[in-house]
Amino acid sequence: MLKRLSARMVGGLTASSLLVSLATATAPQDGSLATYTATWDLTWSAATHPGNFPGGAHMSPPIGATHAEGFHFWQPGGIATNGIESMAETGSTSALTNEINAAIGAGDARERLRIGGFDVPAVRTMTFDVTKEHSAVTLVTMVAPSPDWFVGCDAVPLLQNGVWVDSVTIPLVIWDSGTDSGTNFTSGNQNTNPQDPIALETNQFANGGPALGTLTFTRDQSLLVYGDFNPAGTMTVSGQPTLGSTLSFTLDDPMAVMGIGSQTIIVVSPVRSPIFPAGRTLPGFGLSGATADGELLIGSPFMRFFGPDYNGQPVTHTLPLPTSSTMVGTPLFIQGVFIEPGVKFGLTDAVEVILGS
Ligand SMILES: [Ca+2]
Ligand SMILES: [Ca+2]
Repeated sequence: MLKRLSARMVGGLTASSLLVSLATATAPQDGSLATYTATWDLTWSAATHPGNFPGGAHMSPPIGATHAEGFHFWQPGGIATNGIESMAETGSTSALTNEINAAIGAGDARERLRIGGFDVPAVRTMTFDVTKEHSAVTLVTMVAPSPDWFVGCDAVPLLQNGVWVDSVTIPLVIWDSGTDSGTNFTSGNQNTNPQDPIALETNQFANGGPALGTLTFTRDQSLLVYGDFNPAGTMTVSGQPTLGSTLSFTLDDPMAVMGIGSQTIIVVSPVRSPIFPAGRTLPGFGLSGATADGELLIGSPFMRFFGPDYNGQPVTHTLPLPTSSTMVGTPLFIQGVFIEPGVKFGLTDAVEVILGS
């Protein structure tokens, strides 16, 4: 049975796998996550901003959220919320935390993001996940000391034209939240009432600049689940994809289309599908229904690893990774297969693993 499966899976793919596209653009599937690192690179110093580097210059705790595209915690030209006013004037994140929690409760946001404040110049990072439904990110932090100035970003879309962005950099120009009328870094409190719209700072700076540094979002490409046909969750992966470590792959059959006692294997190839991140359609090989289409998401050649039989619960396979440093940066493409002898094959979603040191 397995040999026949192999022949069907490999047939016709070897030649075309030579035409593999090396594009890194990756389309998301339902329920999948993309992981990003946000890097705050604050170059702000007496050298970069002569005359504009006050004593005790620092950044208050950066805060924000992942959220739906089209949702905004603040916008240029908009009126600051209490949370933005409080963040920009005092560095406090509590009011903005309440606004973020409310947005999470309403389904507009997914996760609150926050790290501690820091002196400048400095580089700080924060890591987060985005989904198809919550694919945008907002982050802000007070410029300190200042009357009501902040840096950050408003609703950066990380999913563009259906593809996860690899990297995007935002210059950290200075925004005036329009909630205090002080004109220099150490002005006393002068509440602005009514509020002005949020705009680039123009008293101390010319149009908010020169920028205090950059905020860069970079997609973590080391572990990516992909596939278009299956319900969410047929393949999940945990662990760190580093030399000599072990990854765990959990295969599941959420629609219960495979029989109890089905064999399970994971199939590992160094070659991506010729049409990665899509796959070759195989009628009847899917897990969204008994006769649903499935897709072969990896290339050939490949190796097979047998795991526990399916007992109606998710099945976990472990895979020890190579130990040779020559493998660093090498991608592996891994897909799960359920085999109910004489009845059905079920192909899971797949994982792209890029080996790190
Ligand atoms: Ca102001
Ligand atoms: Ca105020």
